[in-house]
Amino acid sequence: MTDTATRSSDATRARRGHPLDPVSAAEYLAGRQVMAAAGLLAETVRFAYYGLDEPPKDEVLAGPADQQPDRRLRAFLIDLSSGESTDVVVSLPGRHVVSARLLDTRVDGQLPILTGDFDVTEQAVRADPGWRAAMARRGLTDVSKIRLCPMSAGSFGRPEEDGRRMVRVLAFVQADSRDYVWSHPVDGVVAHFDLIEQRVFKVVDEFVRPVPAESGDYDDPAVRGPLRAGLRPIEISQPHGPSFTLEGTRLTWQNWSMRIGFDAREGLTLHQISITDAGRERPLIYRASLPEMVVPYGDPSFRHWQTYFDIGEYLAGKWVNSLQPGCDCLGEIAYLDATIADDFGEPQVIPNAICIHEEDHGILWKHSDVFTGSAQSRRQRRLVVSFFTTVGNYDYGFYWYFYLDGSIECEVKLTGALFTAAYPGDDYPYAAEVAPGLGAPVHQHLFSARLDMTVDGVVNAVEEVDVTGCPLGPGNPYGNAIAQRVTRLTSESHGARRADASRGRSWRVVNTARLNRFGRPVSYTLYPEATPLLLADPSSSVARRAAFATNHLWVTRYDPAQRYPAGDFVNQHPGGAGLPAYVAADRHLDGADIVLWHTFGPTHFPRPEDWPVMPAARCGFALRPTGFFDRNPTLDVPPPAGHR
Ligand SMILES: [Cu+2]
Repeated sequence: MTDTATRSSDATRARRGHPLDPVSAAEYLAGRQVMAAAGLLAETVRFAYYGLDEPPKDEVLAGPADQQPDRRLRAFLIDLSSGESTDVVVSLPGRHVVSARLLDTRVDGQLPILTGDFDVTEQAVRADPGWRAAMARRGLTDVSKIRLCPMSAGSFGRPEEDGRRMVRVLAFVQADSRDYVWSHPVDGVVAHFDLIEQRVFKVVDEFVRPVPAESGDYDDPAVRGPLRAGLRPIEISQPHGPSFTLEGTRLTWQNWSMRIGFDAREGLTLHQISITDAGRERPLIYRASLPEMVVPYGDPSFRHWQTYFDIGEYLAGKWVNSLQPGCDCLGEIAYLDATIADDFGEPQVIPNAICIHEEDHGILWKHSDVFTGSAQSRRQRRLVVSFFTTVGNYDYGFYWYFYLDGSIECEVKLTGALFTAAYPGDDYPYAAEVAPGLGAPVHQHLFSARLDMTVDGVVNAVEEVDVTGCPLGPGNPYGNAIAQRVTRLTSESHGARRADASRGRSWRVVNTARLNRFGRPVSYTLYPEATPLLLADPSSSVARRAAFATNHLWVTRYDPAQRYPAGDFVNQHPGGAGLPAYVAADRHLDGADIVLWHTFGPTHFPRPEDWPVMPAARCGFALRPTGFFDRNPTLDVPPPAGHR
């Protein structure tokens, strides 16, 4: 520990950064030192999560810069020798452990999957005689050519799984180190692996199907074919540089300002997003992030348990990509590095993790007036803040867009490899055949966005807005009338809502105390894509565990402890944590400090075109000002250079 102590000596001194700045390498080490001194870091202890324990909103908003809230880190510690799991908070300036709560993992859930669990599982399962026998029945005797995927186990109340920290393990053949494993699933066999005992405690061997043979190696010219010609360069040139400014983690662009954060669990976090209007800085969102996503698979066969919570169970932020200019991002790019901690609580810097750039985005507005002869056109552009992460077979890009007209969009790009199985044939309804004998089971990707709203301040309310035709009758004699139907969502039980595309349903956040020039509350509106919610039966395990995904919208009253829609400890959690527990108090929402939680994402029946690597699919949502400004806020955008 001497080495650690030396390197961390600066971080416990008074810091001058912003209270929401991401954790620095020195701070991770300082926190680690506090835990070590408190006897929490035996040699067998690993960090399943390590990050900033953000101070409460009121402390951040109230505090002058010279009176920092306590800088705290949170760590999930697991002792591999016993499975003992502890949720620890340390104070850096105080150099002490604030709390260390021992989990009852049967009730509270297990800590997230460790990076080290992948290797440990592969080595141990390969050595297991029962599993080797199952492979031998398929003619697979060289186990060094079998790769294993440890997958979060879910929670099914089975006696032999009770209290175990475990994964379920599926196998793929990899003939050599370049072979694309997703081409060659070994179906019908799953090893149940206890991560603490480090042994296979059960092998399920249900059926034998041939291992699909066709290579999906898109790096191999023999598989891919010759590269196409004719794509001439597109170059983005910004000879005077980009129009944004990045000072530390504070990003400003046009009228926008925000702070950029990064967390091993959630990935990119955006803080204190505001827009300056006529010289006044108007807050919009105190904190925006995607704190959960669930990928439930719809194949009822022996792989029925297959469901990943990529954020709560696997910590999507930990698998962040290091981006390459010209390839992942075009134009004048500013990158921020991400500093996260490994299984040992040691800091790791991922260079070029967060990409910031601006993009032309077509027409902003345009009109050719037949009476005046005026012909005007303006270009829209957007500020893009993004990162990419690879969680197992899938790659996810998370993009936040900020536009000149005050709109915000969140977009997720889904690409990478399908999770595959052997295709049973006979028009099997729960999978698509994507190569000869190769199936890709149907699944959903359901994301949860947490939007801690502060529309012109913290006193907000939420209204559901439907559009509706009106019945023929007095006041509507010709039957053409269309109106909005506005319903105030006054309490948390009323705030759990589903989208309705047939009514163009949207939800607007109003500030009940701030009026626009028409005397109406200023507002920002959330426009959902209104795609299917969780399709699993309401009585299923996943419906209890991913209850957040059974509504498109939840509204809660701000509570600094309520950060995760499926609860703090998602792995093997029996269900009911997170949003269903948060709204059980049925708190009042009208004129309160509120948080929106929005579920979105595709239901994915794979196509042959998604194989062997999937063209990026997109999903997301938009937030647009609705009476927040008094008129189009972009009349002051100048015409492109050379036009007038
Ligand atoms: Cu998919």
